[in-house]
Amino acid sequence: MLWLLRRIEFNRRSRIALIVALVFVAAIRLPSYAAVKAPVTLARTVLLVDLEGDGPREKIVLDARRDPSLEVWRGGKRLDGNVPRRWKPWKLLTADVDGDGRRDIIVGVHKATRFFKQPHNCVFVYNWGGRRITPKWLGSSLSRPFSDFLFANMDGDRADELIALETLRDGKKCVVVYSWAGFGFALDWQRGAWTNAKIVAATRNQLLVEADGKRLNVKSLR
Ligand SMILES: [Ca+2]
Ligand SMILES: [Ca+2]
Repeated sequence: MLWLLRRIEFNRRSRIALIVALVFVAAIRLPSYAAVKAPVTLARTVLLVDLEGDGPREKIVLDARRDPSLEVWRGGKRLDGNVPRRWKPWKLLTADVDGDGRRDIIVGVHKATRFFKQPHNCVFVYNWGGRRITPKWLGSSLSRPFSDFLFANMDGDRADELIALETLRDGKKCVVVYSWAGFGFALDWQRGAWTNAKIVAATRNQLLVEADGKRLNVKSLR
């Protein structure tokens, strides 16, 4: 009897051990936020953009070696700085995210956030008020881990859409288009499940992706 109880106990422990092992194997097979590596940090990006829509262009500089890494200059004068170097900034863009006629400053960073403790890629959007860089949306994540992004006006309204190259659960790549929804980005549409993919260009009529050796306009795919 004692032998039988020990045997049952052993089997129960074995079952628990087996379940733990299976969960562990499943977990390491899923792409986690940590699975998307830190992008190569650009040394220095300089954009000359009329942020205020008044004619003269502002100089926007992202230098991952400086602290803070993001600066706005006008006429040789530094107006403001933001984005600590420890956030590992890796991409600088401007776009009119909310369609208010003023361009916003967008920085790709690689850091832990409140909801995801592993460092991962994030899109941070800043307002330029003429004197100060202020946060508009410091997004914890998109719908999945992503390795690249850009902005383009895909639908001809006033706002630019966010286009992200994301990683599915099985490790394949897809492209996802988001629109500004007032408090963050809402998913518009998604295409693809490719082994390898790279976003080449985006305009109103096309979203060009190099996917598994072919160049596709994925906007026309259904
Ligand atoms: Ca704007
Ligand atoms: Ca648009």
